[in-house]
Amino acid sequence: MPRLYDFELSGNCHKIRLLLALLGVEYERIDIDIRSGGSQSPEFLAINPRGQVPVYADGDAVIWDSMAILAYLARRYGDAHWLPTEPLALARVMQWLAVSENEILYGLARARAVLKMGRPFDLDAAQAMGRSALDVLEQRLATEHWLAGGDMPSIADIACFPYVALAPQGGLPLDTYPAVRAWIGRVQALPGYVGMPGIEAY
Ligand SMILES: N[C@@H](CCC(=O)N[C@@H](CS)C(=O)NCC(=O)O)C(=O)O
Repeated sequence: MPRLYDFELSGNCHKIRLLLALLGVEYERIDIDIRSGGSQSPEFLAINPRGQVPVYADGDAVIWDSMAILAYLARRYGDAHWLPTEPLALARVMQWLAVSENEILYGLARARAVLKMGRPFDLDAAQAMGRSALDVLEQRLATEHWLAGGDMPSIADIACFPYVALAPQGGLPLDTYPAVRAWIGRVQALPGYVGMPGIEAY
């Protein structure tokens, strides 16, 4: 059975837990407590030299980085809409994956890391970048159901979802982002959806 090296409070790990649940893939969960140094142990660094969760191990294949794991799972188990091959549709997915690894990570995720985990980042700068992420998402989702467009979700939605839904924990309430809230509700309505601590129901 595939293994997921996982930390419950990690939004990056939740991306993987969520897609695995939506795809109905069973796996063994291996808890790595990053607060007590679990991601920096010699045993874990032998699995991921970056010292980060999530890591997904499928037989001999060991994959680290949430974006890479999402792409792998989409192609291995998912229907085409999760990661299309048509050039423009693929580019649309990649655009929003880029947002997930930039404004969402350095904004929303970092603001939460300061307030929830006591990490030493600049809160004002993170919140400012987080607001810019929410503004871009709100604009897109005012006219589209899903980030990459079309009628079905893609891994772009899954990559962006956890830290957007957790934004209030970073001091960024979503009250003024109605389209973002509606999109969170659509993700939560997908068959198989699983939540995580800190994500409210919309
Ligand atoms: N770009 C990586 C980021 C992963 C990451 O930052 N993981 C954090 C938890 S959310 C971690 O494992 N940190 C370990 C540490 O700080 O020691 C991904 O998307 O997988």
